[in-house]
Amino acid sequence: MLSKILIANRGEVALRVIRACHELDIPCVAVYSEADADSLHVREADETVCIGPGPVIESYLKIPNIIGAAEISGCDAIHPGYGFLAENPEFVLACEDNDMVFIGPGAEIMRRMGDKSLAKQTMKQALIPVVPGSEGAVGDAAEAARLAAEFGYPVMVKASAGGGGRGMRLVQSPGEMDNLFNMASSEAETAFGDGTIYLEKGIVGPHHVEVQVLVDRAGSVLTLGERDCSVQRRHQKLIEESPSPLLNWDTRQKMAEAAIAACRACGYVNAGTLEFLVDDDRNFYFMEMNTRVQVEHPVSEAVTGIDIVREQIRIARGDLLAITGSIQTRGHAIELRINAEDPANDFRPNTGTITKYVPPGGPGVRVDSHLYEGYTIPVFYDSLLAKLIVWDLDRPAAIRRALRALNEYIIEGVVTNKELCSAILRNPDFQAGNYTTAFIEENLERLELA
Ligand code: MV4
Repeated sequence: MLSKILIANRGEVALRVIRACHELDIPCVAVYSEADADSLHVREADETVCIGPGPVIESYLKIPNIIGAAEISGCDAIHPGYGFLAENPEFVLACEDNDMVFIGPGAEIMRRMGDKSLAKQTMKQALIPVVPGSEGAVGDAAEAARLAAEFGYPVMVKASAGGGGRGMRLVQSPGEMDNLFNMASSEAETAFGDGTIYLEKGIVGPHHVEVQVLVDRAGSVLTLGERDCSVQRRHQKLIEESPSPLLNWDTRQKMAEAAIAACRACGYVNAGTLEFLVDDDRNFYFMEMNTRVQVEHPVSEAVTGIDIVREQIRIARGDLLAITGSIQTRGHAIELRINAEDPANDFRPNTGTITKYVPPGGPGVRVDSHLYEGYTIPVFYDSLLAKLIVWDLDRPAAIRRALRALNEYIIEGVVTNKELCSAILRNPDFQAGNYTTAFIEENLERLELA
């Protein structure tokens, strides 16, 4: 089973999946839009199929085109990467209807985790700690105000269909409730076609810590430590690291146990991530479960030695995990997301042709990127150019190695956020591990001067 895999993605993650296929000796097929004809994933795959014009709704998001490409090339499995169709249950059903193995969890669990309010209720029933809040949906602003009086301000109103920070508002006082409730609801209605809102107590100055899991088809669970993704701006992560500088062994173990219980409770299969908010006292609360491989998965690979994408494929073909429980991690890993965006210009994305490209190397350095000299960045897609992942024995050494690698890294022809990454790594609060999700907003001006 799994004789040929179609990769329903582009960019660095398409390359990442191709590499795993090659190591497993499974032939793989790249799909590409007309705008991606010169992309590296097209060059590296064993076969290629063009699936339409540059705009994503006409190519990478078009389910019939992807399924059609898989059929004509004789694939029996599809890896979705992240983004695009990776968390779309309709796509999973379309794969099943056409006898393709979807490399990920089933449609039912994906739908359940996609509804943030339902996901939370599911975890609460499994005795996973969740932020105190409404039991499911809240009908209107008046009901929200009654509940908020009970929990105490600030509260968060959140869209059930949301996630990743979309369709949520922090409400500081009763006077703001009407307005912010209705804003969140109409925003969710417009964005997701579903204005359903639920309510939570607001956690002030939270850390974002997530636990990586692998679950095989027999239901055995392996946790691969945590990632701290607190360095982010407007819900776009910039730096991720493992282990989290905030956690101690006790909290780490409790979070791993919670992640294992969560997977068992919902019958999860394949790679997944449980997102937690952690407060300054290291209380942790389940937030969301991501049912895909994530951008930042390499930091977990670096500290565990496990190839997460290879394991996704092996699990999908029915292989069992060789080890289960919670794996011991080693050393410290940091990932920096190099984006084609200008921090000095409100992070405006830009495109262009790469005129000079020299990636860093040496011990403990990994670069996941689809860039090459002469490559022209298409206008249709996200601004991620490269992920620089470093590993060393401890956090201070990993930070020094990251600065060294960033210094070596030459990317000319587009404006990047490379200098901002260096400035954060040099920041004394970052170096002390003393940062929350508000770090970039609080320090932006100082970081740019650095
Ligand atoms: C919260 C919160 C405070 N209190 N919920 C944002 C994304 C989504 N996954 C959950 N988010 C938050 N939920 C309560 N009850 C603060 C955030 C939040 C946040 C969370 C993770 C990473 C960055 C963040 C930035 C701002 C707000």
